[in-house]
Amino acid sequence: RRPLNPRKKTMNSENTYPPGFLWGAATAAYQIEGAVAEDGRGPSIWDTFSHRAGAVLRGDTGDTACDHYHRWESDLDLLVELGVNSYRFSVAWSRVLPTGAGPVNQAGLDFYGRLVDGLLERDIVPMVTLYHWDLPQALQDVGGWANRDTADRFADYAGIVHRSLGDRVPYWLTLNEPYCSAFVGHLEGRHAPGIRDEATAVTALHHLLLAHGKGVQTLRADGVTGQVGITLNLTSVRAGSEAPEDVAAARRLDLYENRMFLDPILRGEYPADARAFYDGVTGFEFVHDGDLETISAPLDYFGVNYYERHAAVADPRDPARGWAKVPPAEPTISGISVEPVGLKEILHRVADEYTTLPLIVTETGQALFDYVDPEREVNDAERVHFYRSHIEAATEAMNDGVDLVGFFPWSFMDNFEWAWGYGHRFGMYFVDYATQERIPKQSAHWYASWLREVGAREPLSALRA
Ligand code: IFM
Repeated sequence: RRPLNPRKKTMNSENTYPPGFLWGAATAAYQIEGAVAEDGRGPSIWDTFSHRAGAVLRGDTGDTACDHYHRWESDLDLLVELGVNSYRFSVAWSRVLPTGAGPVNQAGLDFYGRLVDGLLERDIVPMVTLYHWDLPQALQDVGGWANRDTADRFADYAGIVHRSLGDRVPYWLTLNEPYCSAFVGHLEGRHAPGIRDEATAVTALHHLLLAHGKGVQTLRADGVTGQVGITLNLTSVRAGSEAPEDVAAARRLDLYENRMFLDPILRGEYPADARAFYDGVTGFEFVHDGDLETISAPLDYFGVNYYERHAAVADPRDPARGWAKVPPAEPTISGISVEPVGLKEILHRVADEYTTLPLIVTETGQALFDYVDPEREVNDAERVHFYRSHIEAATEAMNDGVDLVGFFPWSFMDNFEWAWGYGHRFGMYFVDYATQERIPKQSAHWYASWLREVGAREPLSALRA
């Protein structure tokens, strides 16, 4: 166990956040932009997948989404109204490179240039995710993440975006949640590209991590001045009982959900139990000499998305390899539990066991079936409770010495929630998809008052003065 980062911070019982603490909000391109066929954008795997019958609830697609591509200026004004000092968004690879490689689509790149400038004009720090699941379809057509070349195509794309925005973007994230891209997309098949094959999923995982490493190397070689990181969705896993078979099941679940990602990126190796777990599925032939060195290229910060805490028990149907998750007592509409302590556990774990890098909570949030009441208000008291309790949990970790430097609720506004479509609302702003009106929910009002209380925008104005 490594000691916690001993860096001293000014802290008191009223939770003084370090100067420059990022208080933000997060979104992703395909979930909000719409305009899928405009200004030269090429199709991505999510365009294809969402149009496949039965793939997304009610047949929802991201074709129009929140129409943010056209409404970005008024959306940025809402961020000012909210009072954030930072905004996390993603770049759509197929807007910049419609076929994933080859000629740059300048109109697509320019959109993100305007967005970054618009944020800076409003004193909001941009945090750019380079890949939030929307692989150009043309790359899928030649194997997608199962094809090693895709990692090189990602590195080229990262360089193109960096050369265009690098002078103005202080925070970069290579990938969002490679777990979902690899396992939800290639093993469960619930996400694009909708494949259900374990060997392909593990191969995709490796190539995603390789893309991350190569992307970091490209940005470094190009002289990146901003900070470079990656975002993992980590879960807090514990055994449902002390029985050895449950403890072993929890360890396997932790391997699958966490360690397969944390270990290669932060330790430069796959976990010791990975080969035995995947025995008969893959022999890891896809790992070439030097890959793990690339994958563990040094980072400047580390992003944590937190949604789930699990108690695992042995799965009677597959006691040697499987696990079962103890069903939550009070499941949310997503079927998971609300357990803020899991966020504290994860932040501690990453800081205790893996890295002294500064950590940022790049997402956390709760889906609800929100509605506008007759007073034109959206009463999402549960989400207010969710944010408050998760900020508290993260703050406790910070007060314990974890080097936490930012917090981004998911999400700024309601959006296309992947296979769940538009029914699952995660936003602080309600989006009326018929009119594209944005209505601040109670959670937006609460977050705005919290941001005023902690002086979220003060450090930035202080820096400016
Ligand atoms: O909407 C997603 C986001 O794209 C990635 N992290 C989890 C969110 C909620 O499911």
